[in-house]
Amino acid sequence: VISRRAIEITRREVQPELYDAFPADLDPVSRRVCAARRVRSSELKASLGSILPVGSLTGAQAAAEILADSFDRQPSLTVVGDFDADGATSTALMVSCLRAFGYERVNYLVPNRFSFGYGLSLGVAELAMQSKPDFIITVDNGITSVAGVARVTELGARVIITDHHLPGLVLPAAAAIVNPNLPGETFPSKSLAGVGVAFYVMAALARELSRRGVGPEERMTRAVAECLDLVALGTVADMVQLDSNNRVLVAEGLRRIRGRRCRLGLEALFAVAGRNPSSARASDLGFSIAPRLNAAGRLQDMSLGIECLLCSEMDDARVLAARLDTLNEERKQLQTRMTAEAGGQLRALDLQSGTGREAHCLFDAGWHEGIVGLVAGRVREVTGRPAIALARSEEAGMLKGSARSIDGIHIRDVLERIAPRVSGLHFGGHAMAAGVRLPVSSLETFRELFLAEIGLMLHGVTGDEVLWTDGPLNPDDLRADLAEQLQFLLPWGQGLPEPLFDNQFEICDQRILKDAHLKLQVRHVGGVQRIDAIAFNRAEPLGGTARLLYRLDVNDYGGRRRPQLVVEQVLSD
Ligand SMILES: [Mn+2]
Repeated sequence: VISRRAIEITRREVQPELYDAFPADLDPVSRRVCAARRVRSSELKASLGSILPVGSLTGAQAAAEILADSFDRQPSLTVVGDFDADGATSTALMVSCLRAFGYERVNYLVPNRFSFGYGLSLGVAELAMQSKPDFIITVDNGITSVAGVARVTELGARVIITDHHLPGLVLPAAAAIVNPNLPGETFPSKSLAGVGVAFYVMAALARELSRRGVGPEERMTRAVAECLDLVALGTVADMVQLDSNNRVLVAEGLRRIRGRRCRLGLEALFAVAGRNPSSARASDLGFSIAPRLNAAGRLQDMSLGIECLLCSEMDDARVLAARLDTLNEERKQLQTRMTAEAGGQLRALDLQSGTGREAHCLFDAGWHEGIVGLVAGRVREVTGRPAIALARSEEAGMLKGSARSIDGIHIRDVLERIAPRVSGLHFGGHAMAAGVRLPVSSLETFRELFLAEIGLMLHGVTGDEVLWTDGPLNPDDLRADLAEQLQFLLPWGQGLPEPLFDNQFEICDQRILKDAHLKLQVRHVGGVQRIDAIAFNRAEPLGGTARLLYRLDVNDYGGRRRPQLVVEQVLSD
């Protein structure tokens, strides 16, 4: 699919004071990349000791005290998670830590997306109370579960909420709430993922229990530190901003994975994904591990993913990882088919009206409700406009949909504004993404109002794409050792984009691989040194020269490590 958006290139500005503060042995290109992202020299060396102190997340201490008070009575604890990768890692982290601290009656429940939807709803509250727990601890959800918390309390258990989502106007009446986004919470990192919140709560509990003589502090805190692999995975998967605190958490988790000090389930997931844990990067977590975990929540039940993360035997971990891998293959096939069908609908709409539309609302009776978010994301990417994709729900007569937005359009606000006029519409979410549930009979009204409302709001928002780059590289920068330095410099991800360069190149040689990819040899205009380049998913050859936007990568095909450009965009001229 060809992008319809205008593309504009802007080079990131480098802060000279930051640049000069980096050590001289760091390659000037790496210095430039860091300084352009406002990363300080001291932050490159940051270790676990430099994260925000455990006590600074206010609610964590209160939650820890409540749990520590109950320790001698050995309460029954149910962790209520969520069906995405952040929710799964949060659940696994909390279950592992509580058991390691000596709580003997710990279990978990993860709502099934098809029967219950998201959060501690009334249905989930009642299901969780069937085993008569003393405490329900939510992870990565619960901050808006006012009714669910009331029901649990009525049925005789106490609730501790740990979450990172934005609270509504009314907070649930829980025994403790831990959330960096709570009004009045002074914790400086508002981007903590659900798994990060769970990590801080367990760190506070480790300290509180050892203070009360339950066990040596060293052993308790080690149990928490051993979960940093989960923190890294959940944080990257949830696509929260990698602010300085999250960067350290992710970097420390990756360090454990590379040192082969990670849980067996992760080892097994790396193996089925064909990735090597010894050279793990944030992109492996985001693009190889998280999708396999998420496939369970999308197509079946996230318990499968959580069990994999909790495995204590390698054989079991391998079996579960293989099942997750199979589900992921199924997910890919569904996604390919649904995306193609969405493309067909877009083309049909083009023929009807001939002009670009301001938003898209697509539905197909054959779509799978676990995949609509991925389709909406793709439509948004291609069109540069907000999009919603809907499928039939397992609930009779109902549709479920997932919306993805662009900068400048707060999609949850759009839904809130049209909700009074769409009968039976339920929704939730944030600025860039939201979920909806509505009766089939409301679809046409919904579509009309959704598109009209965005049309009103889009006034002045162009939807054009601005691509930020780190500027050009010189011929002698195109080296394998620099490529490696850049790869491991920082955990690239949300808010911390991987280095991307742009140069004008002469195309010396090109051929098409497997009808799908373009393999090139290029050189700087007027230069001599040739370098390999590859443009994935591009089967059209280029002209004599082209402006390429590329990442500097290493190709170790045939055992020789050579620099290679991975082309992300071609701007022919
Ligand atoms: Mn989350």
